[in-house]
Amino acid sequence: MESSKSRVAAPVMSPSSERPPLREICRQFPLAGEFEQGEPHGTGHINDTYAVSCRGASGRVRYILQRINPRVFRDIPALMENIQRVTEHAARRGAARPGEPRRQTLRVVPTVGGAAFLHDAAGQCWRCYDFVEGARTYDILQDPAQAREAAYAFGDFQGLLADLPAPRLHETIPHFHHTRRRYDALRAAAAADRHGRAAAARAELEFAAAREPVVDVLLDQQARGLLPERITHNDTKLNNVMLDDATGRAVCVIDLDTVMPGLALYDFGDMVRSATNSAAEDETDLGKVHMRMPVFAALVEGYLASARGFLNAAEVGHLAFSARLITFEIGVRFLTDFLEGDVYFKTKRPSHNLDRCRCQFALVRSIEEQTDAMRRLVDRHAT
Ligand code: ADP
Ligand code: GN1
Ligand code: MG
Repeated sequence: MESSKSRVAAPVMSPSSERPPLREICRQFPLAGEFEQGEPHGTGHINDTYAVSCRGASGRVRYILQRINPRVFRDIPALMENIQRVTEHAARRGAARPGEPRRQTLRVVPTVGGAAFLHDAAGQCWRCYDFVEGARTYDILQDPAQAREAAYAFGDFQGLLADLPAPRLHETIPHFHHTRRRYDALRAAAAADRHGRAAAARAELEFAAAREPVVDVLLDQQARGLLPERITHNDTKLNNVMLDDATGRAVCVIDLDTVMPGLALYDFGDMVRSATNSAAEDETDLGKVHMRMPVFAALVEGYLASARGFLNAAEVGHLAFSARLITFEIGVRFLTDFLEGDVYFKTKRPSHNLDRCRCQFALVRSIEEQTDAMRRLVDRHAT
């Protein structure tokens, strides 16, 4: 969680600012050939991700090598234990189902010593995944069909994990989607104003304060037993699902660091936040930012197609609301990080987190304007 604690940690290392010894790191994994090259890959905000190519007897094989962000993930053995359990279970369940040949589960490549991750000489933790070939991720959705696919895949992923045997998964980031705590963290960061940035964010702080009543809605429903805890992905942004280059079909759900107990609605809300936005997450021309209703419709259709069988009435009844809540919550997190001096999300400019927050809040406004229509659309699909 992007708390004040993380301020004391080492600065974020971005792939562009230094080159880790990828060749040496790769020697510690049983890769199918000689290391050829490794390049920074993707646009994730948390880990340092590299695409690595190896040349072997059967040609070129690629892998994803990731340095896990230790400021965000405080217990990496627990994190990797979760990922191994989840990927192995989902792979077993997926394999037992006929008729979906292109769907894959992320596969961890253990080290030569059989460990789930490597501690390198500099004390950093690395993991390796098979590269999902013939597919890619999108930061901005191009076509509502992609939304249907992504939502189907995330719903299906929740379904595959519904019968994961005990014990309960570790909470890799405690209280990750606890919107009340996120809101209180923002208030504390604004009050402390350690970087003298609160004045620049006055309008956004007012926007957030005006919406305080929404922060407890799902937490209250959960406390009353109406919303069940499930195993959820918790980071269902569009670029965390890989779509097939040829068919556009969802191939693989990735970025499993936050797979843990949660509410199904957190996953749906973040799909809406990331997929329906007509602009980039950090767009500064807020006139370009709005919630695209056809994309929302495609998300509802895709998600209900895979998740309708297990969702209860309260979950379905809050699908539209979850979009507003999670978009707000992530805007609050960007704003908190801005006030705390950009210690959590990778940034490219001093106002980056503030820009991201403004864009999320513009999207919240657009969702609020369309809430009635969104609700009606969910009702039509659900009945
Ligand atoms: P972060 O936690 O920083 O978001 P991700 O695990 O999402 O890191 O990885 C960042 C990006 O790298 C993804 O958006 C995706 O484009 C790419 N990526 C991640 N895993 C794979 C994989 N197994 N195969 C191909 N590309 C991947
Ligand atoms: C981070 O890891 P990535 O880039 O897919 C963040 C999400 C935020 C998202 C905003 C572990 O996701 O919670 O919604 O940025 N992940 C973590 O883009 O904090
Ligand atoms: Mg990601």
